[in-house]
Amino acid sequence: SLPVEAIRSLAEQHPKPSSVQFQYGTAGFRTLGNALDPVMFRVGILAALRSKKLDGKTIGVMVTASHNPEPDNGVKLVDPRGEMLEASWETHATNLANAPTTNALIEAVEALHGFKALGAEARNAGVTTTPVLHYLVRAINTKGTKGSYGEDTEEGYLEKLSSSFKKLVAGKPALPSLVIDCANGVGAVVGEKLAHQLGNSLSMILTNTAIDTLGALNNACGADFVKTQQKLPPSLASVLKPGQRACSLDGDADRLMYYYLDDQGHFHMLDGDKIATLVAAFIVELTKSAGLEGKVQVGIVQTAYANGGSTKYLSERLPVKCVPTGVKHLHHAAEHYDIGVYFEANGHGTVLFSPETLETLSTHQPSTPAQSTALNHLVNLTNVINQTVGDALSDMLLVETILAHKSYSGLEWDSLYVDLPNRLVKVVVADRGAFKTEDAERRLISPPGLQAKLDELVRRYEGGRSFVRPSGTEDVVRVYAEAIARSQADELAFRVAGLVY
Ligand code: NG1
Ligand code: ZN
Repeated sequence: SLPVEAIRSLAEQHPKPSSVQFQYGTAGFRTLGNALDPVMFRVGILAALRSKKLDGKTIGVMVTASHNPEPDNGVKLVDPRGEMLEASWETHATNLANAPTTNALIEAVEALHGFKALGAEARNAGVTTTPVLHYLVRAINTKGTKGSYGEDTEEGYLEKLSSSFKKLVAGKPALPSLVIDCANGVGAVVGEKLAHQLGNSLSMILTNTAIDTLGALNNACGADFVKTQQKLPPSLASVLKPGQRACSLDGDADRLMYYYLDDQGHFHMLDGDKIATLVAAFIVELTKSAGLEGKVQVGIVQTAYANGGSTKYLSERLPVKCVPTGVKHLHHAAEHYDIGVYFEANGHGTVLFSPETLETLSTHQPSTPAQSTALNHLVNLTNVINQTVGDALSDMLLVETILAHKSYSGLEWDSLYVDLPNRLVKVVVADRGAFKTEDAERRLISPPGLQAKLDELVRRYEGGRSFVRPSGTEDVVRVYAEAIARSQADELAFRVAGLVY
């Protein structure tokens, strides 16, 4: 057992200011980078405790600003299979981070598991993307087993993605170059290595790669800029040609947005909902061609932010489930399908293949050459897709695979269904805790009476839909509205915001 005095003296070097309260939320602890020190110390202890609780399995710790401005920062834990930290531990995390004194911290640690855990070994994964860390954690924990996820290095990750992508597009005509906005984040570094591995199987033009320029991260570029502003990052104006497709990653490369300019130079966004639709339709088609119809079922998971156009299109074809915001909800719901496709409209998502489905894919006997080809494609998809978490670079290869197979341009992909015009606004309120929701955040149960007023308002708009929920990552309430016309969606959003304020 470790000397309490040693822990005490370390803890005293990282005191928690009494003025701040930390909360482990949907995206871990989020705070200004310069306030992160005491949190980091406590997260180190937490990770060791979590590892000990799980018989010494490897746990991941990711430090990232993600899609936020550079000074904002955060730290989150990754569980052994590369998934988000189990929900029940979010409370332990919050308690440890908020222990007001060193004594209180020591008590909180003892309450969990005692000090032995502090002897944990650490491995530095260096500067890499969030999805690479998730991959590494799963690869380390499955090393040498039947379910081995790949070699536990960044090179192993790149090799797994690129070799399966090459097999998927072999023999297909090469697509025109893809412009990639790296948000001046770490996706630029990993994207560069990926481009090298892919050689001429995909022509990638990397932009916004200034990872050393202060203030550049996610600034007027990146997936969040594209989704919230619904426009082209200004830095791409001189790069992107009409008809050419482009995509934006966020700062840690776990969100992906596609877009293109039409012949008139108008911007068209292909967001997470468009990606989910493209991917689900392709996988359904492959399962049919492989002779697996009725044997493996494909399902979709969305949140209330999914565009009504996508929900309509998808529910006419597949089972669709709506869950509350937050990757853990999407991920867990997707695990209930044989093949579960989940995407947030903001571009975070992936595809999960159940263990039974993986078994089916490896044992199924195709009865024609066409079935055999489709089956091989499905197997290669399970390798190109990062099944631990949403991964912009992996999702990009998935999208590129499908576009190559279907010979789709951005325009053809976009025409699968029409997006309803929509508006998302933030409202600063005195107490966002007063806003409580039900039905996967689509209806308010508190403040009393507000939902009835909202319903009354929405009824006056053709194709109108609106909902209000407290943000889990910012001190604001979010209002979403859509309607069949742009002006109506805007008006509805602002009138609902008026009710909330
Ligand atoms: P909040 O702040 O709870 O709306 C935001 C995103 C989520 C998710 C988390 C974690 C929207 C509307 N919300 O959550 O989808 O990505 O951040 O990063 O995009
Ligand atoms: Zn991110």
